[in-house]
Amino acid sequence: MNAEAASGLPSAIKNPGDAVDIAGVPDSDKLPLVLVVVADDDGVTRAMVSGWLRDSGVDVVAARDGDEALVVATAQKPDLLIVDVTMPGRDGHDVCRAIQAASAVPPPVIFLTAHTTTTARVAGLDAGAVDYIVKPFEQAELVARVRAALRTKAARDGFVEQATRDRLTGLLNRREIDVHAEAAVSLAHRHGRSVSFLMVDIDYFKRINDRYGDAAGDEVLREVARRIFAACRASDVVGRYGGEEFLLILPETLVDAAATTGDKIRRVLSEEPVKCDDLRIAITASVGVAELNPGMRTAELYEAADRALYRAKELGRNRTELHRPDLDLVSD
Ligand code: GH3
Ligand code: MG
Ligand code: MG
Repeated sequence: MNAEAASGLPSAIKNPGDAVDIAGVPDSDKLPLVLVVVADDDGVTRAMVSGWLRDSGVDVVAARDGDEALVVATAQKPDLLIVDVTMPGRDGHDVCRAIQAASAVPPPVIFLTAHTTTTARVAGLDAGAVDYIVKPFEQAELVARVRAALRTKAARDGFVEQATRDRLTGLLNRREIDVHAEAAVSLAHRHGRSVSFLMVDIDYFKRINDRYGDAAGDEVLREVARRIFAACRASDVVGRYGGEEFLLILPETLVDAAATTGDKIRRVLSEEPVKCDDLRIAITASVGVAELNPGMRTAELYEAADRALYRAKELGRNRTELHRPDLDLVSD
């Protein structure tokens, strides 16, 4: 399932097609390595370009017009679009602009066109295209331009990944979790929907480092990330919030259902010790759960979940606590 469609969030972590490897999560439904959408109302060009690209080893989806291209692009998140400029209905420039507007990191667009004037090329590049191929063209040039665009995209994706992922666990980093949290809260307020936050904090983690060393501590953190990731739903957003603290955003989830997820996570962490070389390291974690109330700001929801977590620690750890407004004072 597409996480973006489910949650309305920028593409979320729980997407097996994401390039990041969260070890332990089956990758059977990974997207094809490279997917290109070819949109041209001329059937001959469409078939020719699609055939050349398939021969060069990429997966291709062909679209007969601009609207179809956008539907496919939204559903399949291609790595590249090759779009004819002149098409009935939505033309190539419209498609390109819509693609740019739909995502902070849109796929590159290459135009195919019979227009050869400088003005036409400039208009195409200004619409956001990365390249411009004039008809008629040869197979070698088309494939080389596609390779070049995909190389640039791969480099950009690498930078995006570095900026948004926690290096140790592969989960979203704190900055990215904050972006998702703001988006989830404003979406929930706008549509009158629920959203819950879960804060998961490993109990007495410092002792694990002290007893077994930091490398073992790191392996525990990686395994905790894997287990949390595997225990939640595709629409949930999971990040490493701090050292041994994880945050989950559960869209459209009321506090009781969120508490059930929280307790499931608590159980999968405590049930089985973490294997690290010859060691078997027993762990537990405490969980704080809070639900968005009308008028609540994102910072207040964080704080509510944090207060509930604090109470879980105070009450003896290895437990899940719900935010209680009567017990947990959240500052205005
Ligand atoms: P509590 O049950 O109250 O949560 O106790 P705790 O020991 O888990 O919490 P505390 O905040 O006292 O200690 C957290 C420790 O986590 C301290 C820090 O050295 C360790 N830590 C933070 N980041 C990393 C990391 O990336 N790798 C390792 N190995 N340890 C880390
Ligand atoms: Mg801790
Ligand atoms: Mg902590």
